Amino acid sequence: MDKISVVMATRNEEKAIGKVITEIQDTMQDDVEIVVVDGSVDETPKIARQLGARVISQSPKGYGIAVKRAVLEGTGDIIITLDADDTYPVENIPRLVEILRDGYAIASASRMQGIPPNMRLLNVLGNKILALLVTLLSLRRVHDVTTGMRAYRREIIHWFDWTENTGLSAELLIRPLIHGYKVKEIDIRYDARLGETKLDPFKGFLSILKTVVKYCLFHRRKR
Ligand SMILES: Nc1nc2c(ncn2[C@@H]2O[C@H](COP(=O)(O)OP(=O)(O)O)[C@@H](O)[C@H]2O)c(=O)[nH]1
Ligand SMILES: [Mg+2]
Repeated sequence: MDKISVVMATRNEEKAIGKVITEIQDTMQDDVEIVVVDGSVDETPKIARQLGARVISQSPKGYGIAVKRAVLEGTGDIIITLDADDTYPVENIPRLVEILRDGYAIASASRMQGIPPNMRLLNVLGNKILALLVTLLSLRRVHDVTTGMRAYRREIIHWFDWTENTGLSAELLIRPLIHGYKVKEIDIRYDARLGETKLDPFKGFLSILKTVVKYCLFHRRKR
């Protein structure tokens, strides 16, 4: 039986973290490792620890720096990423795990069918452009390249040397995709956030665009 790790980066997510961790434990019937890489000044790490998560402190250096540490710390055969803001419905985790058991290397939860009502319009536009660009450049149809919710086979996480910060989610998809690993997307609902966003949509778009160009065009085959 595959061991499962759910890993999250958190920065001041005290409004959501308790609910998210409890839902993970309920959904997985406690048969799960939860890893949190935390850069908060609020109660987030305390709440996470009390609920049994492994909390690693890291001064806040951005989304991808924290998520990279989190995926590398997970000890499971299957590593699942999630935002700690209650936007990704946790009930989808078993579906993602099932896809990996069917032989896929990555199962990715797409928020981008239609216009997701809880996403800011600037983010909707940016995400549509990025997905179209990756589709054209990789010749593989993808709908959401920046989702925070995916399941990865452990080998994928340890096969590449990850370089991106804001663009890490795109990198985690594009490099395995171009390398020929089997990737499957499922559609999920995207819920309203608890607490404030930590990322700037405009700066975020530009740095993810850089990531897409870098890995779709210039580093196609390099590990
Ligand atoms: N440890 C850590 N976590 C971060 C940092 N920046 C963002 N996060 C977390 O990364 C996840 C994604 O950020 P979020 O604000 O939800 O971005 P959005 O989904 O684009 O609005 C959330 O769980 C944040 O708390 C950081 O610098 N350090
Ligand atoms: Mg979020």
